Amino acid sequence: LRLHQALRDDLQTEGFHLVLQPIVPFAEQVQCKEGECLIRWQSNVLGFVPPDKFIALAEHTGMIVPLGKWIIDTACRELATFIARGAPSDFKLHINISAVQLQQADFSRHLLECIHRYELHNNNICIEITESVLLHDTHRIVEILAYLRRLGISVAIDDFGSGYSSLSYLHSLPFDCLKIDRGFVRNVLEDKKSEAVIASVLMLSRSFEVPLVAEGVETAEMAAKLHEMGCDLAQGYYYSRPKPFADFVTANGQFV
Ligand code: G
Ligand code: G
Ligand code: MN
Ligand code: NA
Repeated sequence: LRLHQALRDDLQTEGFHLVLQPIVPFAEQVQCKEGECLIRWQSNVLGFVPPDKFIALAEHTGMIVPLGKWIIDTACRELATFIARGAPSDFKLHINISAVQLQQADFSRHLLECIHRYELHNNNICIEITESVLLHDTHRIVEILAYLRRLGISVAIDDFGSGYSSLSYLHSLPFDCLKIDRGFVRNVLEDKKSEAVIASVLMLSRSFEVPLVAEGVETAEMAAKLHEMGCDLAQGYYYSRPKPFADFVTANGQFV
């Protein structure tokens, strides 16, 4: 397969980079201190390939393991540079982690090494997982997440409400943040059912005492609605597209 070969070849080269998308508090006068990093691939052979097209393949072939290590190392390095340029020293960077990656015996050790290598703190990092990781060895996953949280690393549940949703695991799964799936946010203005799903996830997040991030916020109207509903944080094109870390001006510690 061409995609597979190109992916393998580019692992050795400079074909990949990470971009940053801010996660913005709805509360006024509260500084933005969080963001999600997302991988981008500019293949010499195939041109731009979106992560939707290659992450699943990388997971399937096991290539996500070396790629995932590259992502974690690069994310930590980019964050250290970002902080050196004036971003808040307690900035929390969200990194997407695949189930296969999380299950590697050396996952935690490698992550902690990278945090240490770039002189970051454990609370600078939030790992984003989807509910689908729980289709794997749930007991072991829960143990790993609990261990990382004891060390101060945060855990966010990404794309919440989509796919494999089951409320039965929530009480045993350690997490610090819920991110509601973009699919519900997209329709919040038109569709009463999407609004109802968001409202119930919001109640859930209140019960678990964790903040709720609304993803995919594209307009001022959507932002106003989600703020009014009580969501804590927002992420989306309305605030910023994902961009290279260096494109964010951080002169006064703020995103521009
Ligand atoms: O950035 P974009 O919206 O195109 O990402 C599409 C999907 O690819 C998202 O579901 C996102 O979680 C996933 N993705 C993006 N970057 C990474 C990454 O660094 N690691 C993993 N595992 N998934 C990623
Ligand atoms: O990891 P996750 O599945 O949450 O990935 C977030 C994805 O959402 C990324 O691919 C990112 O590029 C995309 N994204 C971020 N903001 C918006 C937005 O406002 N609208 C849409 N359609 N996609 C967005
Ligand atoms: Mn994510
Ligand atoms: Na998401």
